[in-house]
Amino acid sequence: MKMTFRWYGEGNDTVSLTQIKQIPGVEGLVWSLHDEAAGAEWPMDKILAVKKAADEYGFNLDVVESVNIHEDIKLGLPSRETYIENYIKTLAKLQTVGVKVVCYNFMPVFDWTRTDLFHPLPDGSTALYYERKKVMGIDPKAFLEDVVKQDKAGLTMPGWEPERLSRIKELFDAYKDVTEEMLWSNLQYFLERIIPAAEQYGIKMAIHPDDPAWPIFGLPRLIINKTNVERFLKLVDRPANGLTLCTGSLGTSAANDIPDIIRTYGDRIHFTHIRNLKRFDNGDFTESSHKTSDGSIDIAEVVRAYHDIGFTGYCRPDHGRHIWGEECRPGYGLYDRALGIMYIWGLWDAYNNSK
Ligand code: CS2
Ligand code: MN
Repeated sequence: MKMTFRWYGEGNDTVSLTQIKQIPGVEGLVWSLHDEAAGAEWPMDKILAVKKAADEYGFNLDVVESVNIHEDIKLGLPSRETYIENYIKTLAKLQTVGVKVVCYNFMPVFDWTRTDLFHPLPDGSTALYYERKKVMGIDPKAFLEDVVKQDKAGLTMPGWEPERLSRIKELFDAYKDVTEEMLWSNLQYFLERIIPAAEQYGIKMAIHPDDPAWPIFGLPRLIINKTNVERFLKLVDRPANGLTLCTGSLGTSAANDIPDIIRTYGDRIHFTHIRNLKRFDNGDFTESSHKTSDGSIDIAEVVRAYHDIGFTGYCRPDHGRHIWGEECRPGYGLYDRALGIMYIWGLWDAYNNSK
């Protein structure tokens, strides 16, 4: 298993490369060009600037998260052709700096959804929180504005870009008649075009599950359980069509047995996000430390499953709590994610030694 750490880029992250360098066992940066709009062809000079920064610290750039999918692709509009072509041109450039895995998601309108960005935990830290009743019967625009206001550091969160927020009503109108089956077929169309190109460039595509793992605001959601993961992998049944297995996204639903999903589809998991969360009976959940006993997901079993299958893909800690007074992007501070890495390594080494 290869350990990585998500970095938002120079001037766009409160965590520095000097700090990341001191987290044990981190080989690569999980990166993106966050100021490029979905659908744009990424400029080579910006890609090379990230490469230069990473090289100075000896980090690889093997994993990109994300090259975002333009809504017209998800909506299946004729204009998707241009955006798919741009996507392929971007993949061609990424290959030149050694990119091996491209993470993306196929969630309509939003990326992940939470109602509180800095919810207090009993230990005095704060964490991302989802309060079910806050997303019921509310206007999505009002909802989003309220959440974005909580982001004190003012660093745009992926999936919550001002450009996207300003078009919320228009986007909801566009999705009005898009059924779940239509979304599946738009995803298939995209994959049939992208996967052959990715293969040519030696890149593996890795879809990120929907977060949370159920429909919100009446929008369909696809990558939410084992049945749908199976269906997804069969859309284009080739290794380059794979998964970013995010324990915290699939783990929002108690019905998902994540170690079982890992053991079943391990060879198609190219990248994993490991994090824990605590589910409550009323449908709310809070993110927690990685430690198994702090949440509802058995992280020790997750890591055991990866160890058992001899996982050689990429791993990163996903969101962490905000601890020790750190001011950072919601979920993306230094300290708790670094603690998460050490928990994962501790489990990994223990399984190694008990062989
Ligand atoms: C991430 C996602 O922060 C997160 O929850 O796991 O935002 C992820 O980057 C995207 O869904 C991938 O496209
Ligand atoms: Mn994730």
